[in-house]
Amino acid sequence: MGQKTWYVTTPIYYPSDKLHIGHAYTTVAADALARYHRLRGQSVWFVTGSDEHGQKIQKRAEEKGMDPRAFVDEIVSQIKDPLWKRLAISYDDFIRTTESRHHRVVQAIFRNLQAHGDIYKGTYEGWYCLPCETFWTQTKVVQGQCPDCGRPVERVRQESYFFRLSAYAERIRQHILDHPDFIQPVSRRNEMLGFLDEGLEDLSISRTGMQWGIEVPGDPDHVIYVWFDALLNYLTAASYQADEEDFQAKWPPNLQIVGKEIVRFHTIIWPIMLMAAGLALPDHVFGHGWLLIGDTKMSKSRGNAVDPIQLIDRYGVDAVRYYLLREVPFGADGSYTEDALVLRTNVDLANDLGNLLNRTVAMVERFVDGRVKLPPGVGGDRTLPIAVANTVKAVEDKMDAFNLSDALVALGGLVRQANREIELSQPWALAKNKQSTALHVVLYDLTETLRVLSVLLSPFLVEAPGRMRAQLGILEPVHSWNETAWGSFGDEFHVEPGPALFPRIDPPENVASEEVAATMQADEKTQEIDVDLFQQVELGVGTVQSAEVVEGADRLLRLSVNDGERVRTIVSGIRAHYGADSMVGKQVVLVKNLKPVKIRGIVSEGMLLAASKDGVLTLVVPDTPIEPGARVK
Ligand code: ME8
Repeated sequence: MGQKTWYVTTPIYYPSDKLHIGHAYTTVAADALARYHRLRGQSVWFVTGSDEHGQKIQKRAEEKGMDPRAFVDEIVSQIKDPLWKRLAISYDDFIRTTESRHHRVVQAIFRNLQAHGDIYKGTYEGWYCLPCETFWTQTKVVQGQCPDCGRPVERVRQESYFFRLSAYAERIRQHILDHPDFIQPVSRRNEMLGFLDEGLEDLSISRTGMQWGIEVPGDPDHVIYVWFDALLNYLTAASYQADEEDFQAKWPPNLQIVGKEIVRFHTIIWPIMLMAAGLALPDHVFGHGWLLIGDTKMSKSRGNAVDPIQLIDRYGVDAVRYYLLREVPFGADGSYTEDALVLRTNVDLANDLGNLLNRTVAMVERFVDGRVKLPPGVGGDRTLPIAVANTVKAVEDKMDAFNLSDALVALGGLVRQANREIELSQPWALAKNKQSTALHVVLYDLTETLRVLSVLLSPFLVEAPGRMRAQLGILEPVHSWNETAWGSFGDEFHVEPGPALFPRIDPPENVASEEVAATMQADEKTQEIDVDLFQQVELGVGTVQSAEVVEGADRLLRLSVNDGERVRTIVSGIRAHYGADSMVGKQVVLVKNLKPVKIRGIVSEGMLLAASKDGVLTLVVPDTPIEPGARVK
């Protein structure tokens, strides 16, 4: 048998209304992982789809005076195109629970479990939450409301088929204990173990008095409960009982990504269904957090939904994908604001990444006629090849842990480091002094770093990598993750300057205060930030104890600064303005919680504040002497 297919799923969404950026969030995350695994050379099966049965859909169709089938057809067609098409979701299969291939699977599993005594007929008496399509017992209901969504529940008493969940309580608990990374993140795992502590009751899995669903085999008065039906989509989409060889290659799912509110269905009910059917359980179920508006969940029924298409129209697909995956640590809840999307795009994509490309290509064009070649025999202590190798490794580790946001954080670190490298190496000075070898090395390293970035970014962004490569003179799209290897493209680039990768976005009008608008005009780089963000920057007073020039670097001083707690080494580019001697004893303001960086082989642990304009630079210093360590705010 060949290599196992890497099988990843999203929930299948209810086509009860238009989907919103919450659904886009899950689906873009799965898409990025699918793209990553394809680049790694794996065969990938990425499935999303629609959950079309159930009372809620039936009711929505009735409200619209439509036949449920026509109602869902219309919404599903919009989900495929424009929604997933515009978001560039590279799914391999879109499963609809109304398809006959799925009906066959659901009925087959039903019969199988019934034959083994895991499904039996009884009477259900209890509560039902329609928006969640969930049964609740008296003890779980809180003052007539659903414990999950807080909306009123309805009383149900009817004949019903039951699935013997209770018989598997111990087995599922043991599975969760034996497989610590089955449920991720760990907080959800603990929640589920807690839930199991309360005991499991058998689950009602059929309804009478409604038609919109899959019939119970041999008992047409009953339709199968929508969740029992829906969860089985993952089997249908893997060719269960349709193509045995294909099924063997795909089963079980490597990763099922779901929102945290349906982790219980996916890590207790669903695995028990699989156990009862004698099938392997998924390797990992990842329950991510919610996108919130203020502090409430964004949802179709709460009327606070944000349409991804509008955002794509305004900001482009890459800005939306990047924001969704970068902004909130994957797993945690996070508030959505359009402001934050604009800020992310402007800072990370337009400023950091876009400028890096723009400056690099412009310098190659200007200083070496658009052609940069790594001089033969160059070796040594170069920052960027090492930084690239470290970043590739970090991105791989984060992707393997499904930590998409941190993968992007690692990537952003490389972009900033490359920008710093421009400041430190000053290619314009090398050009002026005719230091051709050094100039080619620096420009090659920057260009090559950008090329590797185009590969690293391609699971996440769908337009920018190709546009970056066009400017680097590379016509081929990214084919393989192996292209992250330093030098794998060769030792020469012919660049092709092009338009800005991410033009700066003006903040949306409804949110831009006049003040921000004014400062934006005064200084294009200024962005409005929360006071919280400012407070994350730790500023303090320090006293310079000693200072010396850094050999071979005309702009740098190496300073020892007493920050009140310890003496830090700070490499500062102020030598053109301050002699080493003049610095000793001076009080300065430093940024204390900057990540240390290596500059000319020296680890610099902070930065001095200075003001500069038109080539004049002056340090920002306390007005009167103060103890080192004094906080600046
Ligand atoms: O639950 N933040 O479908 P659904 C983050 N049909 N993710 C969100 C979100 C938000 N505010 N809102 C929705 C169903 N999602 C069932 C699933 S699976 C066999 C059946 C995402 O249309 C998230 O993935 O209510 C959540 O779990 C899913 O959409 C719920 O979609």
